[in-house]
Order: sequence, then C-alpha cells, then structure tokens
Amino acid sequence: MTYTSLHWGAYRPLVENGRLVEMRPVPWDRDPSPIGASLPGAIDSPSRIRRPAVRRGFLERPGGSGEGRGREPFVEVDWDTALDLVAAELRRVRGEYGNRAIFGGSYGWSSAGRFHHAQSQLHRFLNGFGGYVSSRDSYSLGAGRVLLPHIAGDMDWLLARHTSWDNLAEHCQLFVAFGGLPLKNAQVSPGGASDHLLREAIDRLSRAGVRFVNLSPLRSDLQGAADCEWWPLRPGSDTALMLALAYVLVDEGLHDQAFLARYTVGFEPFRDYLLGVVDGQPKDPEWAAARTDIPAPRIVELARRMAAGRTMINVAYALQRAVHGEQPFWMTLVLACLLGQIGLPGGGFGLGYGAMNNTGSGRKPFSGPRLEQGTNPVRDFIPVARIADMLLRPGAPFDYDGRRHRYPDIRLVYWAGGNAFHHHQDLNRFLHAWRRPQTIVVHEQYWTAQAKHADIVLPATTALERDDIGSASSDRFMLAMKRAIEPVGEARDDYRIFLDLAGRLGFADRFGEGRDTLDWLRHSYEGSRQRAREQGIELPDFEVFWAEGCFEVPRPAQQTILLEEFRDDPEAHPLGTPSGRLEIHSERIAGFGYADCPGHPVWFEPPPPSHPLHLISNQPKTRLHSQYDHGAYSRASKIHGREPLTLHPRDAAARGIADGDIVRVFNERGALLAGAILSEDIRPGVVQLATGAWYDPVDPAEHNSLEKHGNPNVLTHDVGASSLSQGCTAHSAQVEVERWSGEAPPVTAFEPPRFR
Ligand SMILES: Nc1nc2c(c(=O)[nH]1)N[C@H]1C(S)=C(S)[C@@H](COP(=O)(O)OP(=O)(O)OC[C@H]3O[C@@H](n4cnc5c(=O)[nH]c(N)nc54)[C@H](O)[C@@H]3O)O[C@H]1N2
Ligand SMILES: Nc1nc2c(c(=O)[nH]1)N[C@H]1C(S)=C(S)[C@@H](COP(=O)(O)OP(=O)(O)OC[C@H]3O[C@@H](n4cnc5c(=O)[nH]c(N)nc54)[C@H](O)[C@@H]3O)O[C@H]1N2
Ligand SMILES: [Mo]
Repeated sequence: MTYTSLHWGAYRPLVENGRLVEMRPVPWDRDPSPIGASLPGAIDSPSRIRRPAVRRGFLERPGGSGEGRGREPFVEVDWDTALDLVAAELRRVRGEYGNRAIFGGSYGWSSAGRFHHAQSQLHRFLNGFGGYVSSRDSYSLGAGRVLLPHIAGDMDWLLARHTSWDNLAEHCQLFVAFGGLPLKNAQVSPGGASDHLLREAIDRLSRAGVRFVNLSPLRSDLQGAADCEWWPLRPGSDTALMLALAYVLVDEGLHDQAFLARYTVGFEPFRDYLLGVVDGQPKDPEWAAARTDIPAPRIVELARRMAAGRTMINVAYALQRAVHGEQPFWMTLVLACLLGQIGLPGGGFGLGYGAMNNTGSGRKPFSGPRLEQGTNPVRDFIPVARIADMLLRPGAPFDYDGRRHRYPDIRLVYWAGGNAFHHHQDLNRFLHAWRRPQTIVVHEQYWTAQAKHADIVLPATTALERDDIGSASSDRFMLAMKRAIEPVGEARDDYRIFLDLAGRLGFADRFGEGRDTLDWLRHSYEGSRQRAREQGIELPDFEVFWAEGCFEVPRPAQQTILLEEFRDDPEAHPLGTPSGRLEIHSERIAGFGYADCPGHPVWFEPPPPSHPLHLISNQPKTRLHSQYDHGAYSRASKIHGREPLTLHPRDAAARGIADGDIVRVFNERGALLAGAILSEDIRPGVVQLATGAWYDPVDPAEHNSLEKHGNPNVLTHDVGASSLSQGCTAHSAQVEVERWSGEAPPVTAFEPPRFR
C-alpha cells in the first residue's frame, strides 16, 4: 500500500498517467482534513519551482549587494552551475568570515517525512561543513518553551504526557478553555496526524456531561460541544482574569492548601501580590472586570464552579505568542495548583489541547526515525524570532534565559523547509534585514516570497516524489511513504542536493555514509526500533514494515494522567525544576532580575492601543501556515482572491464596510488588502485575519509597499515577549480598517518571478 503522510493527515494518493489526481484519506481516519484536497493541481502548477535559478545581479556579482533581492529577475541555470555556485559561496564565506558568519537556523515545518526533513538535512550538512549559527525554541511556543522548565518541566516532556481524552471523558466535569479548542488547529500535528481525534473527543466529553467555557474573542474556537458558554474576553487580558479567579479561590478559602504545601514552592510571595499586600491593589474580580470586560459576578461564579468539581484548565499556545506571553501560561499552572487537581483523573492543566491533533492521544510518545545531525562546533545562536534584530544589529547584546549574548555577524543565510516571509513579524522591517547578508540560498518546492527573495533557489521534491517514513510523537500510525509520482521538473531531494554539495566540498563520505535513500530509511528505522523497545513497543522488521506500509502503535492499557507519578510520590518523581516541585514563585527567574518577567506571574498594564482594533492573526483553517495557499481548498476561501478578514457588524457599520468588500487594513508598520466577512461570532473591537496568505507587495521596489493579498505579518510587531524568552509576539497588534474604494491591484502571489 502507498501512503503519504502530511502534517495534516495520512492519505492514499491516486495517480493517473503519472499525475496526482486525488488524495484519498486513509480509511481509519475519523475526521480527515480537507487540506489534502489542495495537493492535486498545486503540485505541478505554475507556482512550482522547476529548475535551479539565480538572481540576475547575483549571477553577475556573487556576494555583492543584496538590494536586488525580490526586485531583479531570475536566470534559470543547470544543476551543475547552481551547485558549483553554492559550493563556491560557502567556501568563500567560510574562508573570509568563518562558520560563525553562516546562519542555518532555517526555521520551518517543511514536510512530514522524517528522513527528508529539510531542516535536519541542512543542519547535518552544515555541521559537516564546520558549523553554523543556529536558532532556539519555536514561533509556536517561544515564551512557553523557555518558561516551563523553570516552573514545571520540559515542554515536550509535558506535551507528550497530557491527560488522555478517554480519561477526561470519564472524569472531567468542567473544561475551561482559554483560547478554546479549535478544530481548525487539531487538523495538524508535526510529523503527521494519521487519525484525527478532537471532534470525537469533544463529542465524547459532551455526551459524558462535561461543561465547556470558551474564553476567546472568537466563538468558533470551540465548536461541537453540547454545553458551551462563550465568554468573549478582551484579547491579551487572560492573565487578569486568571488572577481574579485565583483571588476568589484564595479569598474564599477554596484553594487546596495541602496540595500547595506538598507539591509547590513560592505560594506566599504570589499571595501577597494577589491580595494587594505588595502594591495596595487586590487583583479582585472588580479589578479584572475593568481589564477583561467579564463582569465581576461571573468571575466569582466561575471560580466557585471550578473549585466545586473536577476541572481541566486549558490554554491555547496563542496566548503566549504575545508581549509578556509567559504570564498566561504561568497563571494557568498557578490556577491549577490552587485547585489542587494536578495529577488526578480529569483535572489539572493543559497546554494546548486542540493546538495539535496528537496532544491527549494517550499513546506512548516513542521517538520515531530521525536523521542524526552531528554536532555543531559553533556556539552562537539566536532565539528564533530575533532574526531581523540579528541581521540589522550584528554585535548588539540581547538577553535570553538569564544570560546576555551578542548577535553574530551573518554573511550567508541558508534556508531549507521554512518560510520567513510567512512566519516572521513586521515584514517591512524584515525586508530591510533580509537585504543585508551577502548570500541567501533557499531550497523550495514553490515560488513563495522567500524563494523570490533569495539569490540562489534550488528546486526540492515534495513528499509524493520520494521514499520516506511518516512518524509523529503520540500518533497512531507509522507509515511507509513510497514515491507516488516522478519529481516535477528538475526537482531533487534535499538529501541529494546536500550530498552533491558535500561532494564538491570534500565531505560526501561523512555526509552520506555511503547510503542511498532506502539504506537511510532502514538505518533510521533501526534506530527508532531501539527507542520503541524501551517503551515496550515492538516494531516489525523494516522489510515487513515497508511491505505492509503501516504500523499501528499499540495503545497502552492504562489511561494517561499528566504528572500522576509526581502526585503519587513527589520525592521519588521530582519535576525537572530547581526545587523538583511546581514553582509558583521561581527563585531562579527572580534571580535573573528581569523587570519584564519577575519571579511570579503578574499583570502588566498594556500601553494605550495605537489603533482601535485588535488584530488576531491566528492559524488558518484551510492550510498549514503558508503551505498550499496556492491549492484549491485555500483558494476557495478567498474573497476576490484575497484573504478573508472577519470583523463584527458593528465595527463594519461604523466604517461603511459591507460583507464581501475589499478592505485596507493598516497601522504604523504597514498596510494590506483583504476581503471582509461580517460575523456576530467575533468580539467587537477585534478583527481576525489568519496567517498564511503568500506575501504579495504591489511594488517590491518600493519601501513599505501595500501588500495586496492579506499577509497579516506586515502589521504585526517584531519585539520579544520578554527578556526571558524573546518569543514572538504576533498576537499583540492593533490596526485600523477602511473600505477600499479604488481599483484593486491584481493578486500575483502565486505567479512565478520574472525570468531573464
Ligand atoms: N502573525 C503570525 N505569524 C505567525 C504565527 C501566528 O500565529 N501569527 N504563527 C507562527 C508559528 S506558530 C509558526 S510554527 C510559523 C510557521 O512558519 P513556517 O513553518 O516557516 O511556515 P510554512 O508555511 O510551513 O513553511 C514551510 C516551507 O517549507 C517548504 N517545504 C515543505 N516541504 C519541503 C521540503 O521537503 N524541502 C524544502 N526545501 N522545502 C519544503 C514549504 O513549501 C513552505 O514554504 O509561523 C509563525 N508566524
Ligand atoms: N489548520 C491549521 N492548523 C494548525 C496550524 C495551521 O497553520 N493550520 N498551525 C499549527 C501550529 S504550527 C501551531 S503552533 C498551533 C498553534 O496553536 P494556537 O497558537 O493555539 O493557534 P491560534 O489559531 O493562533 O490561536 C488559537 C485561538 O486563540 C485565540 N486567541 C488569540 N489571542 C487570544 C487572547 O489573547 N486570549 C484568548 N483567550 N484567546 C486568544 C484566537 O481566537 C485563536 O483562534 O496550531 C497548529 N495547527
Ligand atoms: Mo507553530
């Protein structure tokens, strides 16, 4: 059987006359994602990169000015010319500036197959070449990933052990969801989502009588629950609401003092802040009502309900993708500590149920096949979202997780499997930064803005065009992904590209170890067999797996309960925190002395808004990030070819905007065009524009050019969440919206660049 594992599901490709005609969902998937339908047609569309290409000015003067990026036409060249040029540039830059001048962070999701994971391939290659400046953490969980080890434990460790849905269905009574449980997001898990769980889980919990509270500016963030209240709180105010809930629990003596004493440290200093002993301001429901727009009596009532039964408190990743994003995550943990249900069935806390399909699956998190990356001799790194700062301010200091570092001086950027013109904030600022390096090499499948803004573009195969293994943590199936179609145009596997480069640079043996792709699959499969065995999972022989096409990871007999062992015996199973316990106050974080992230959770009063509408640039329902924005499913959602912007009818009326109008959305950083959708299901004062529309400026030669397709990152703010994490803060942005009355410029995002 031939399967293709994508981040949004497993499919059986239907190929006729060598062309992909349909992606059929696998029969066992309970809720297949329609995003698969975007592949046929897109894979060999005009957006596909078919041949290696070099920016004209770069071909004339390699390593010269970067000002022509995104502006000059490309020249298509043959593979040997392109690879010789890349090898020569790598050698030149290393010779002149050293490996510390090469940035290989290359953030991005690339594709689901584990061997052809582009970022891993690049890292292995650059390590073999003597190292590179790397990036840390993620755009997903920038603040959370740095905070959690100080106060509860490693983020991945926690995520892989979340209380399973079956346990919640039996024991949970109240599910309080900050940022909801978005079905749109649970289409996806990194590495694959072979069986979609969330819709059935919400249904099961509903039938078991679980009551849901959706605390979110969008009603659609929690759908399908029988008993669900929607509390449209003010975006960015969750910490104030959580503090007031905590206040009621403590004020009314509903907090679990025995739990606090045995399993936590640092309640007292936090309590003094909560009750206003420190600053004269109790964080009571009246105080929070003014900041959240949730009436004080409702806050009191919710706190009492939370203490009266078994309660799960869940927080969407989105809340920490904001200025001071550490605070709502920390407060989620503190609230759960006060309720004292951590480690018990059906209660405690969740960090992103609904953000990814596999969270709560209850399957053993055995680590599947992976490519060894080797070791990186270069120590320099950046927190991933500080890329524009790095390129604009070489040598400048930055704070991160208790230490001060300096930005390296980057001359060559190498990217494979990510799209910074999708993921980074304040793209107009980023464009300036992106013109600074001497050389930018990009491997891509499609003519994304990132490819269009590179010097040397090498065409990569898609998952359908190569053999691979699909496997994701806590997923149900491991899949044999067999090539379904021939490579489109002259596309090559990232592996082969790096192998050929390594040959030119004299380390092909070290990089390729004499293996072909199938040898590598066998080799990495054997590695995962060992790790599986440690979890009590017996994988079949590779040949058997490859012939059968799939392996179902057995479900453990027992339900999973997060931190159950810690609760049973905290001395025998201490957490990875400095105290071994949950930290309501962290001595370590306090010791860092950061004014923007003190030793316990606090509320930071937001500055007055620069514009009247809060922008939510959340994850898109119709694609993964920017991937397959040019596919049928994503394009069907557009309005006059532009990304839909949802706003409340009241805000629309005040601006003379009707449903279906083209609107201009702007702030001090940039402006874009989008198509208006009017909805009562969004909080007034908030507009929502999903991420992922391919960046499409009217005139690439112009500074701050109007973006005409609806990429929200021309509006978002490029500042770190705090000195602790430097996480990205996409959700802290305000905008104004107006009707666009002129002729609308045509969308050209999906057209290839000009060629000479
Ligand atoms: N405003 C705002 N911005 C955000 C967010 C937000 O909430 N709001 N969310 C952030 C988050 S959480 C994330 S994770 C990031 C996501 O940002 P990215 O992960 O960078 O986004 P993708 O669109 O998945 O980019 C992956 C790219 O890899 C290419 N690709 C796929 N497979 C291969 C391959 O095999 N080889 C090669 N060479 N290329 C391949 C795809 O064509 C695509 O262009 O965005 C962040 N940006
Ligand atoms: N279909 C699809 N699924 C995806 C992805 C995708 O691109 N497409 N991306 C995947 C990735 S990489 C990640 S990291 C996860 C991200 O998972 P999340 O970060 O949780 O996803 P978002 O959609 O950004 O946010 C979830 C919801 O939080 C709400 N929200 C935003 N700000 C606030 C706030 O201040 N307070 C409250 N209470 N709510 C707020 C928004 O209404 C939003 O719909 O999703 C994954 N799932
Ligand atoms: Mo993410």
